[in-house]
Amino acid sequence: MDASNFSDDIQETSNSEIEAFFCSAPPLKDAAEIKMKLKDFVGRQSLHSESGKATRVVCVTSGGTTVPLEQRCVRYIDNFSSGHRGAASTEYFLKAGYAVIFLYRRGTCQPFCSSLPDDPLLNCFDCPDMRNVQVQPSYAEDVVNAVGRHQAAITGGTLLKLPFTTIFEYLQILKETAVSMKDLGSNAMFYLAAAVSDFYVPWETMTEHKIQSRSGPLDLRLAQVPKMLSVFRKDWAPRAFCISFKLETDTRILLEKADMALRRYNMHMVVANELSTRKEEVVIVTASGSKIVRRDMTKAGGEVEEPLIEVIVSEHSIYIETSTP
Ligand code: PAZ
Repeated sequence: MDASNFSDDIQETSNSEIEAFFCSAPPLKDAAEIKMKLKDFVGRQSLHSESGKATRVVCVTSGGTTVPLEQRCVRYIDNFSSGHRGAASTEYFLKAGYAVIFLYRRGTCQPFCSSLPDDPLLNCFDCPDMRNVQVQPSYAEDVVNAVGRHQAAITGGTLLKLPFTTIFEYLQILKETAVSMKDLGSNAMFYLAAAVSDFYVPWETMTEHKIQSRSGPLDLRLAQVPKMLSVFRKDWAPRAFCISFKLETDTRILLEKADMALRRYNMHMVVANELSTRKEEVVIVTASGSKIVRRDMTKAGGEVEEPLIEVIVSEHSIYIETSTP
C-alpha cells in the first residue's frame, strides 16, 4: 500500500468517482461537532489579526489511515507513519506564529510530547498515596514544558486537534477542513504529511461481521481510493499554499515521482523523503528546482523539521505577497 492516494501514481479521477466515494463512506459520527470546532477556530483566526495582518493557518495532516476489512471492524490494513513528522512540524509552525489544525491518526505522536516516554507514560508519575500524584523529578521539566505549551496553544486558540482512524474519516474531515479554510485565501496552507491509503474496501461491499477463518484462505480485492489531489486543489482549497509529501523506499524513483506529483496536481511543493533517512534529510521539490534540507547535526536534538518549516514559511510569505487578494 502506498502511503498517499493524495500523491503520485498518476491517473485521472472523475468528480463522479469522488462523489461516489463520499456518498458510500460511513458518515462521520461527530460531523456536526467537527464543523462547529472548525468554524470557531478559523473564525477566531480572522478576528485575531493583530497589526492588521491576517493570521496564517496551516492544516497539518499526520499519521497513517486504516482500511477496515469489516464494518464492525476487527481487522484492518494500516499505513506506516509514526506521526513524528506531523507532530514536530506542528510545533515549528506554532513557533513561527501560525495557527495549526492538526489532523492526526489516533494514538500517533503528539506535539510537545517528544521528550516524554510513551512506553509506559506512567513512568513519569509517582503516587505516594492514593490522593496524590507527583511527577518523577527526572521528568518534571519535560512534563511541565509539554503540559504548559500544549495548554497555551489549545486555550490560546492556536491549536485545534482533530483525530481520525480510517481512510473514510480522514478524507471527510480533510474536505471539511479545506472548505472551512477557503475564505483565508493565500493565508491558508496545507501540509499533507499523512500516509494515506491507496486501496480500500468500499463500505457497501464490506462484510458486516468478523471475517471467519473456517472458509479457508482469504481473497481480498481492494478498490483504488480515488485520487483526490486534483479536486483538492481545484475545488476544496483553490487559493491555499499546498504541500504534499512523497515517501519511497527506492531512492531511484523518489524525485521523479515527487516531480510528477508536483506537476500533475499543481502542488506548490512536494517534500520527498526516503523511509530510512526521513529523519535526517528531505528534498523539497518545487517548479523552480529541488533543494535538500538536512537536520542540523551540530545541534543537540536538531530535527529536520526545523529547517524544513523555515523554508516553507519563507516560501509561503512570497506566495502571500504575490497572490492577488
Ligand atoms: O510519521 P513519520 O514521521 O514516521 O513519517 C513521515 C512520513 C514518511 C509518513 C511523511 O514524511 C510522508 O512522506 N508522508 C506521505 C507519504 C506518502 O504519501 O508517500
